[in-house]
Amino acid sequence: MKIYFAASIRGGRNDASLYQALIDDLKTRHTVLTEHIGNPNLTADGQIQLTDQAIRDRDIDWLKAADMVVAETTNPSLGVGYELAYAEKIKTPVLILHRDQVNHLSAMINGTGYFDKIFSYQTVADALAILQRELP
Ligand code: 6IA
Repeated sequence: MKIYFAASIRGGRNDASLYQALIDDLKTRHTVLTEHIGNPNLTADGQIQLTDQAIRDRDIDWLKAADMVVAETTNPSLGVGYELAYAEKIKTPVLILHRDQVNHLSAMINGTGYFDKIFSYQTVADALAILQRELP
C-alpha cells in the first residue's frame, strides 16, 4: 500500500525521531511516499531548495497518489490539518495517531465523522503496535 505520512514540520520538530520510528516500521510493509518527514535534518526553519508552492503541489500530488494517509497529530500543524481535510475531500482513508496526554486533538479533526480511525497512544511501542495491527 502507498502511504502518505503526515506530521509537523513548521509546526515544530520536537517529535521528529518519533516520526522516523513510525515511518521505519511502515516501510517494512508498505511504500511511504513522504519518508523525509522523519528526517532529523529537516528543521522548521531550515534552508529549502523548493518554493513553498512547489512543496505544496508535490505533496498534493503524493496525497492524490496515496492509498492511505497516516498522520501523527500530537504536535499541532497547519499543514497536517490541511492535508487531513484534503484527504477527507478526495475520500482517501485516514489513520490518526495522537498522544492525548500531551494535548487534546483539535475539535475540527476529532469532531469530523470521516476520521473514524483516531488512536490515542502513549509510547512509541503502543504506536507501533497500532500500526502493525491496523496496517499489516
Ligand atoms: O505546517 P507544517 O509545516 O507543520 O506542515 C507539515 C505538513 O505539510 C507535512 O505533513 C508535510 O507533508 C507538509 N509539508 C510542509 N512543509 C514541507 C516540506 N518542506 N517538505 C515536504 N512536505 C512539507 C518544508 C521545508 C522546511 C525546511 C521548512
